[in-house]
Amino acid sequence: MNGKIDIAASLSADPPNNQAAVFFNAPNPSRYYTDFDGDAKSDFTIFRPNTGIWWTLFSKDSSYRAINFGLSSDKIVAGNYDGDGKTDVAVYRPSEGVWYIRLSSTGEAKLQQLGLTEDIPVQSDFDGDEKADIAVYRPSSSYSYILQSRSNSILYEKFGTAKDIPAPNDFDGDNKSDIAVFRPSDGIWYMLKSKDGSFSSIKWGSVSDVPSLMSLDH
Ligand SMILES: [Ca+2]
Ligand SMILES: [Ca+2]
Ligand SMILES: [Ca+2]
Ligand SMILES: [Ca+2]
Repeated sequence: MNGKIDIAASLSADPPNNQAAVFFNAPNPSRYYTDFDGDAKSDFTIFRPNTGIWWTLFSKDSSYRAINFGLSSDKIVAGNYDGDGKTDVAVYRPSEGVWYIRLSSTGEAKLQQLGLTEDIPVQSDFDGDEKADIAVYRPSSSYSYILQSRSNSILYEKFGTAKDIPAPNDFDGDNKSDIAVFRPSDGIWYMLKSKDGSFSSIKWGSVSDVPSLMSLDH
């Protein structure tokens, strides 16, 4: 990709289907929010790994968009990084530890190094400036590394264990995501509330469950 962005010229040549594609819609608005046209409604979007093309069906006018951005080995990290109310196409490349973000406000690609191959991307708005923060969770050390968009400084916090699933979200309602994990071995969520720094846990789930990162009030 090398920061180069190609927008497919003919959208009718290859209409999207669900084969060999990653489909995602409407999970947690601060993490994988898929409102690419900024009308406050999620847009159906797929990423087709073998071509690296993102296909989006815009909710505003039912038009399509195809953008070539990413490799099959990349992880999807869509989010609103520039705070313009529209989701930005973005991928995390584990082999490089580099985030590639296509800013919706300018159409330009932003590259940011943060993370190792083993890390799990957990982008979310942790500092409450309505811009997603680039962030990773490192299972081997249980550290979260957050590049706060407000201050451009890195916050790191040890929270969780190697077998936990990172699940940051705003649980205490202060519009800042809280560092949190779900522990499959006991079905308990553990969270560090951003509002007052307090620790909290709740048993909601059982062994082998997977946390849903859907925001229920969206
Ligand atoms: Ca939309
Ligand atoms: Ca944006
Ligand atoms: Ca932020
Ligand atoms: Ca919070």
